[in-house]
Amino acid sequence: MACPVKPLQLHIIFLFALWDLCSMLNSGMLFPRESSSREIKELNGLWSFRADLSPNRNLGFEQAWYKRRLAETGPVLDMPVPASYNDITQDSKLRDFIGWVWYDREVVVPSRWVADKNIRVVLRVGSAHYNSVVWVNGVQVTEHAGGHLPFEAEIGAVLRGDPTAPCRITIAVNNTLTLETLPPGDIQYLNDPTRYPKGYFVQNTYFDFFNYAGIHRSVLLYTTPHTYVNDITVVTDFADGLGVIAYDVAVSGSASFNASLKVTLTDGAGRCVATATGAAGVLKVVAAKLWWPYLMHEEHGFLYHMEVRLQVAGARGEVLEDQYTLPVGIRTVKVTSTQFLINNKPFYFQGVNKHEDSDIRGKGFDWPLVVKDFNLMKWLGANSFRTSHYPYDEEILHMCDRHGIVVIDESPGVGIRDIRSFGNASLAHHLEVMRELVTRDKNHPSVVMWSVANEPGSEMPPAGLYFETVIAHTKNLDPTRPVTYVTNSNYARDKGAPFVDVICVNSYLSWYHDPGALDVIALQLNTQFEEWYGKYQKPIIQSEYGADVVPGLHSDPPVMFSEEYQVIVLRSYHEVFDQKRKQYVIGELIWNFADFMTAQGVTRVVGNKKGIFTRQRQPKAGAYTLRERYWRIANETGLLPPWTKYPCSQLRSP
Ligand code: GCB
Repeated sequence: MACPVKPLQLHIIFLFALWDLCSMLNSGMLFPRESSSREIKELNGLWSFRADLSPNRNLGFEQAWYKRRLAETGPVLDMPVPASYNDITQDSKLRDFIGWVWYDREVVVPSRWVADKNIRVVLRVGSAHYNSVVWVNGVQVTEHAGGHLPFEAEIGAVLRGDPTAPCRITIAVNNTLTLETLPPGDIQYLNDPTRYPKGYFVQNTYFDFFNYAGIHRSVLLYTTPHTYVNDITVVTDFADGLGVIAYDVAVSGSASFNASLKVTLTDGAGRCVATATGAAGVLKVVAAKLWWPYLMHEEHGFLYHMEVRLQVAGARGEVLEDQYTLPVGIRTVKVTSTQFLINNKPFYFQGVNKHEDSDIRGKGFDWPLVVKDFNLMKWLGANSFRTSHYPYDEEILHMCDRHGIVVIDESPGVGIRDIRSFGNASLAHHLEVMRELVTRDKNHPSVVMWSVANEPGSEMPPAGLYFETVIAHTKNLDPTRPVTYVTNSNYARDKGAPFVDVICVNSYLSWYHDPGALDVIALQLNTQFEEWYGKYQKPIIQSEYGADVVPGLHSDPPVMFSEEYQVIVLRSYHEVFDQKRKQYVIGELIWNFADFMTAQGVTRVVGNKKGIFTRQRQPKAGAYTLRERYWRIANETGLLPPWTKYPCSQLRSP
């Protein structure tokens, strides 16, 4: 008997039903895009800035600084947005400041936006570290817990309250980390009056990067009509050349009940290749072009464009429209006990770990830096990176989609090591952060796996239930992607490993363990892999390895911190990777792509120097070693067209 629904569709519809049932993701966080119905006004540039230096850091709230221009409350500085504030001035108090800082600026809002009640005006902050409160003309419009992820508020009603008033936006941001924030930290008061002044406190953190703070990503206003496309979810699959995109559109607004929806899919040349109607449906693409990673296919990063057009009848019978276009890549991801499959083909992560970090800007988004980093990754022959140790700017993920760079998308769950950070309040926040992360990044074809944490105290008794819960929650939010966390714990005592799909393990052999002993790396790494695989039979990624290098420091025989030492560490690891990647090792991510700033301490010489590039993005010797290797692996797969083949002899190696 003929089956009305083909198995492929059945599979995808099942995944979707699961997603719908479990995720409750319909409060959307669509990336702001201009369209015939949506406008954007960027608010980047100079803002007024004031750190609350009062002993309890609470003067701003006590004196209600949000009620007037910040400049009227006391002395202000010019502060660029986006940027971390820490390295902008010459004041070390501000570099290491902990507590509330205040930003404000006035904005000219087009009068049409205010006059037309059919227009929603949304204020969006790409991210601010870490906790934020936002006011418009003295009225609180939203608050948000946590950095790295966007938050927004509809401000039309406030603007319409007094259309003649200039629109003053005030944002207070607090970088204090506690045992219940992500990442966790803790404030320690040092009360010995013979050693510390009164009220002296320090912020302890359990991660190895500078605790940059401020407004790190774009702030903007955007508009939508009153009834609007609030969220879109796509899941893709293919078989026998037929691509399938199951979509689900969440509509919000007073007239959402009578909205009609049309969905049109166009290819790279703007040709329509599929259409559908209704809030949920399936687009079928004949002779579909798949989304492939860089170096895996000549045409990597291929994207279709899915235009969602929503129509509702206005009060006077006129047609009101909203239009949103989402880039979509058709690809699948699967994990077996030995492989990571993208489009049913084995994928090997030959990649890097990164940080959002640079001179002066700190963690502030910066286009020249982003584009330079993509050029360097491609030069290196890297096909992937992990967003260590927090979600990166959405623009970076768009670049990954377009360039075919595969992403392991990590939450800010870095350094959950104090037993008190495994309590209910921490868990509830972690679940909420995963919800926000999946909501933001679920449609990126480049994102192939979620990482819920980095190097937690996963051998501690509460870690089992904690990670079982966070991982199950993430799988409920997104049943289409594998979930992991990154461990440096012992294979026999790790409590969360039974719940991850892929084992991601960090080790620093001949660095933190057996410093200087280059000859133990191969043996110990082999043991590491055999133990983890022997116990769990899950594919393994070496998610960190490396060695610090002070650029320009040479030594032969190699000693720690010299360029030569890093090269030998890398080569020793690579020897073992080459044996094990024939079995169950599915990737290697160098720590780190570039040098980055850390807190001051006796083990860090102006930051962490494990980069294969300096902080200014100049290659160290290790970069050439890795480049030679990555291109050799890429060429081995036999998938590369001739134009990408790099004869290894052309690659300089020290
Ligand atoms: C690690 C951490 C990373 C550090 C690195 C190091 O295991 O995951 O955040 O920066 O080691 O260099 O110590």
